[in-house]
Amino acid sequence: MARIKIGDRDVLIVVDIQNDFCPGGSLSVPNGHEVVPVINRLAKQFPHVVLTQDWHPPDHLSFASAHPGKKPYDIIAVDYGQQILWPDHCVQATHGAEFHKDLHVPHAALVLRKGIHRAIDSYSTFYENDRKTPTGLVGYLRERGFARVFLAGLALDFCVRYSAEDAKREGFGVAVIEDACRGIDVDGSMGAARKSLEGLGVVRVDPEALA
Ligand code: VGL
Ligand code: ZN
Repeated sequence: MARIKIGDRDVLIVVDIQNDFCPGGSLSVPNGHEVVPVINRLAKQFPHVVLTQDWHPPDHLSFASAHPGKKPYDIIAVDYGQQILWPDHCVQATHGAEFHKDLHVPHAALVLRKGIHRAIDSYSTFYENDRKTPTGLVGYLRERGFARVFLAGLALDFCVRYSAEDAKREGFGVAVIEDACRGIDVDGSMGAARKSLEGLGVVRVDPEALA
C-alpha cells in the first residue's frame, strides 16, 4: 500500500462526532461511536485538525417537527430544492449537540459550526444546502495555506460526502478515510455517496497508509 506522508499543508477535518449521531442519540448513525478511538489515533498524526459541529436552532427547517403532518425521512420541497426531514438533532447548546465524551483532539485549532441558519440545512462544512451560503471554512483553509483535506467522521453519506465534494470543487486535494466514517444509509444514500466521490476522483485512504 502506498504511504501518504502527512505534512504542514495537510488538514484533518473531523465531521460531527456529536452525541445525537451516536447510539442513543436522536439521529444515531449505526455504530457511529466506533469511529471515536480511530479518530483519536488518527488526529495524532495530523499537526492541523478542524472539528465540525452540526448546530441547529430549535425550529430548524430540516426538522420534521417544524412541518405539521410530516415525519422524519419524508422529503419536502424548499426554496433551494429537496430537503430530507430529520428527527430534531444537534440543537444549539444541548447535550445532543455536544461532542462525544471520548473524542480527544486537544490540538484542534478550529471548531466550525454549521446549519446555524433556520431556513437552510447544511450537510457540507463549506457551503450550506442552498449551495451558495458559505460557512467560511474555504477562506480559513486557504489563509492557513492548506492544500490537502482529509475527512473523517459522521455521516459518510451526508456531511462527509458533501464536504468532500465541495473541497474538491474548491481545488483542494481530498481524501476520505472511510474506516474513520460511518453512514446513515437512507434510500441508497451510501451507494450514491461512494459513486459520486469516485466520480469526482476523491481518494479513499486507510488509516494505516498515513505516515
Ligand atoms: C447530518 C443529517 C442531518 C450529518 C447532519 O452530519 O451527516 N446528517 N444533519
Ligand atoms: Zn443536521
